[in-house]
Amino acid sequence: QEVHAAEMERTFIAIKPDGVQRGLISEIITRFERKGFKLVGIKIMVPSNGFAQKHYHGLKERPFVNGLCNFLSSGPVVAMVWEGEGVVRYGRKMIGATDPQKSEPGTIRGDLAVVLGRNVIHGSDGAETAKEEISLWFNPEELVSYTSNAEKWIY
Ligand code: 3AN
Repeated sequence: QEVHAAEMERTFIAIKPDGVQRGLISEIITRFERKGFKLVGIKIMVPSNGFAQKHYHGLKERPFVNGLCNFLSSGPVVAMVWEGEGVVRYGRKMIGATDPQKSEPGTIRGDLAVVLGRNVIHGSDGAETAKEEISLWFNPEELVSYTSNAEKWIY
């Protein structure tokens, strides 16, 4: 079955400052890579507070948004774009519930986090949000299209 990269679904995944400080970058990348998703964009940066506010604009009425933005801008974040069939939804499943006390063992938050304000990772919550977040964090030329050798065995 021919699958063209241009048609493939993409999601935005970020390893938050707690995940970076705790040395969880490779652990998280490994999980997505082993699943069969493809990394098409990656960079490490310290987002400004204003940038964090843009990223979390959907939550601007929530009481915790300022604390959340201070946290996201408190240190390096690994921003990534992952590609694959069903990657938005399944990526969320791999991440687990927002509150690490409620996320199942086997999920990233279930296995690696304890409290809500320090939940290690962000993943887009839907196709539209994914497009918005990818274009906020990445310029188009920072994303690559390629065929991995594994792909013909995955699809
Ligand atoms: P998710 O990250 O699972 O999509 P959202 O979009 O509801 O969850 O929340 C975004 C981020 O806001 C979460 N990752 C979490 O760190 C933080 N957050 C959500 N709810 C709360 C809360 N009640 N108190 C503090 N932080 C929260």
